[in-house]
Amino acid sequence: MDLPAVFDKYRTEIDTELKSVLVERHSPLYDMMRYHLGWNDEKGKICERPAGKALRPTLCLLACEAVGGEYGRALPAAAALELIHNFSLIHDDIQDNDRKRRHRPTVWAIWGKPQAINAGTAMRILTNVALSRLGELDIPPEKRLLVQQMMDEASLRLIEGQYLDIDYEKRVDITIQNYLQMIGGKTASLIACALEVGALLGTNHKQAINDFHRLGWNLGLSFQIRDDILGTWGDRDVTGKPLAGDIQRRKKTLPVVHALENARNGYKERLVRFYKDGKDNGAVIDILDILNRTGAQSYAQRMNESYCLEARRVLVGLDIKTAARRDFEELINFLEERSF
Ligand code: GRG
Repeated sequence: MDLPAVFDKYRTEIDTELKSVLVERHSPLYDMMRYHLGWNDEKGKICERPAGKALRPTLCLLACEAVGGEYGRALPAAAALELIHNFSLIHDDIQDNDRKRRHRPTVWAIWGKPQAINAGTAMRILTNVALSRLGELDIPPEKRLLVQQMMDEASLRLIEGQYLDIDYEKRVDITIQNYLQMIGGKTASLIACALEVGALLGTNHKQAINDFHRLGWNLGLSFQIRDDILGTWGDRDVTGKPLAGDIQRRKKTLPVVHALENARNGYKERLVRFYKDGKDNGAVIDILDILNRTGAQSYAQRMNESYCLEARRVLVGLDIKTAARRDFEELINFLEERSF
């Protein structure tokens, strides 16, 4: 499972910055976080476990450099973004009852839900600790405040999106518009924030900062749509998540919303029955069959590609160096086809 080279570019520094936030903290609470981040095993022993891709911090640092900034000055913000993302994953696994993430048992599956809630919530607060290091790097107070506000707003959008995601589980009247509102909140808002904050820490040019937000918004929508495809048809040995997990959890992913709109007669009734009553777990194969018959996977992939195309359009309009442009192109190509 190879990530494109652009993900290696800042990886060591991102990890060092993240570890510095946790280093002096010895309560077992932080061991749960270190486990989740892939640095410790469940006994607290240092080891290397499958970790996340660090997409959001990588995007933040790329944007900072692309606009002519020194990426080192954005490292605290990059760490903060990864903490927000991981806080949301710990809570998401609890809310969805998911026992597997990144090929390992989830935090709650090991320590129980009450303690996992503590670890996730404390991780969100550590975001502010990470951001306090922006002061040591002489980032002006007005910019630091702005970064903090952007991250708070993105966190609120994330929770609003998650609210909709859970609310939609029992509904069968979800439109593509409703779906886009939900994923805009739960996924695109933080990815857009990552690029916007990175640009803000590298330049004062307002148009460039806005353009990076727009780039991130399109990348975020495409990212979640591909995630929906992987959550339905992905290979569990590659994704590290349960097989057809999104169907089992009655998620209104884009393939499902499309099938609910396009299935006819008996197939439509079958879908509605499955998504309305919480039982009938043996029906996953049937639902996959209906999704395949309605062309739901190719529809979702076309939507993913259309947001990648829009991202490429924004990229063309950005006044950045060729090397930075190549890095973003490599990232977009990965997001379009990724299998994990
Ligand atoms: C405060 C109770 C409370 C909840 C917070 C749980 C929540 C709100 C939001 C969840 C949002 C969520 C999980 C969105 C999905 C985003 C997504 C596609 C995650 C996967 O991201 P990757 O692939 O993960 O970047 P890695 O493992 O690479 O870090």
